Amino acid sequence: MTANLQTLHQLVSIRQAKVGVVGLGYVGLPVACMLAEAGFRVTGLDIKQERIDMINAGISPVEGKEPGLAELLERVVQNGKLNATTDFITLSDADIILIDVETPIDENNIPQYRALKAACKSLSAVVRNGALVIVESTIAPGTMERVVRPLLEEVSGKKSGQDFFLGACPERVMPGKLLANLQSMSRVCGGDTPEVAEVMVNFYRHIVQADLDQADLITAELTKTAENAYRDVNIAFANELAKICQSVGADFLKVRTLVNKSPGRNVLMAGAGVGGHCIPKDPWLLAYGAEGNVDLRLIPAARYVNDSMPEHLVSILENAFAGLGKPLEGSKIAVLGYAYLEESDDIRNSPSETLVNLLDAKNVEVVVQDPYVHGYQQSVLDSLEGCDAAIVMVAHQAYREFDLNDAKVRLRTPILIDGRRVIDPQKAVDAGLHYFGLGLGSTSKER
Ligand code: SAJ
Repeated sequence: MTANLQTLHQLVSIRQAKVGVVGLGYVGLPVACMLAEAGFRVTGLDIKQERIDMINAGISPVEGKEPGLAELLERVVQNGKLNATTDFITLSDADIILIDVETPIDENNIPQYRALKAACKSLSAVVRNGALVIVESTIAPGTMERVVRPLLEEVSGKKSGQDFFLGACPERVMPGKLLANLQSMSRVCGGDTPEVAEVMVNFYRHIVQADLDQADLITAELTKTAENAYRDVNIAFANELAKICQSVGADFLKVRTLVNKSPGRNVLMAGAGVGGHCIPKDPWLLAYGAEGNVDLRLIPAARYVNDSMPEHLVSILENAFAGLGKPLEGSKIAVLGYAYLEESDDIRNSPSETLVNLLDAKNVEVVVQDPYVHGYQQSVLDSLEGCDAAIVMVAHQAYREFDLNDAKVRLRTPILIDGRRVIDPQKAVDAGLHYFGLGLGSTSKER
């Protein structure tokens, strides 16, 4: 191990390494707090002054319920272990710098690295000799080689691997469980060299209680994007199977249960769509990393299937109206659920947004209800008042519990489309509702 790296290794072991975290969002802030709690001196860096001011006042700018984060932040700011700034020069004496900036994709599913490039350029002007730069953002395979290393070398004039070191350790956090996941989820420590990976394991061991697996840079990039592409493909299979079941008069839930009795099968849940900040994006990052050298069919197709689910629900709705000889245009529809995930207030890439846009385009009046999302928190039954149909888009518990008989009274036309299969079809029919469940064939609900 080079002298520089050996020194860093020792500083990390005794928690004397100075840490910088670039990007204080829902990934960077919790990791900065946990490293400060572990005893490191941490400087957080962000471009938003109001976020910096909140953090330095010990107030968490992260929205939503994050157990323990607000208290932890207040503690580490008060004890002087964490401070925040907009000024990169403060990182000039940092030994380890984590980069946690957004890596979105554009409308053509191409990664947008504006924030990553800006962070690398600013960092390269101040990075000290012997420092270790670790990218925690989820990035397309090959990004460390094609984007991060060149930018850090060009502006600094330094040589990676001897003047400074490179690592990739993709985050595996989930909104609502940020601190718990950071502690309990295993992580891949992708080092430019095995010795760098070894120092990374030593570093993350101070906050991660799960496996820390050494790997190289490309393996770390591939692992994170592949694990989410894997989930997307599996959800797409469930969705396509649901469409088949519906078309042949079967019930997806029954077929799924029976298939999953077979060893090694685990059909996921068909649903109204795939939202969030990870699953819709990471398959495209993986695909981009293949650089066009692979004739990708499955990963893009899975994205197409999952993105088609809101439209599929609109087709079910149109069939329901046709069955009653009613026009969809000019009707009023209640959309139950706007978050992308059950029991969450997170609306990023929500399938409900897609559905609402589709209904708007058909001159349908839309009423949105969501117990977790500001502005949509009227009662379920009140949201049904005078509507010609209700569409369940999210598996919130509230949609498993509302009174179906009351719903029948409130609805002007008693159509219920269950995009998450949270309602018992027979109970809905018994309450006098025209029930249409995703993956439930028209003939099967009477059996
Ligand atoms: N979804 C389905 N059917 C399923 C599972 C999910 O339609 O069977 C939909 C959800 O409704 C949602 C979207 O997919 O709209 C994503 O759901 P998710 O359960 O994957 O939750 P996320 O987006 O929070 O994914 C995160 C990911 N974690 C990280 O990126 C660190 C993912 O890797 C995890 O597998 C997932 O949490 C998890 O298991 O909770």
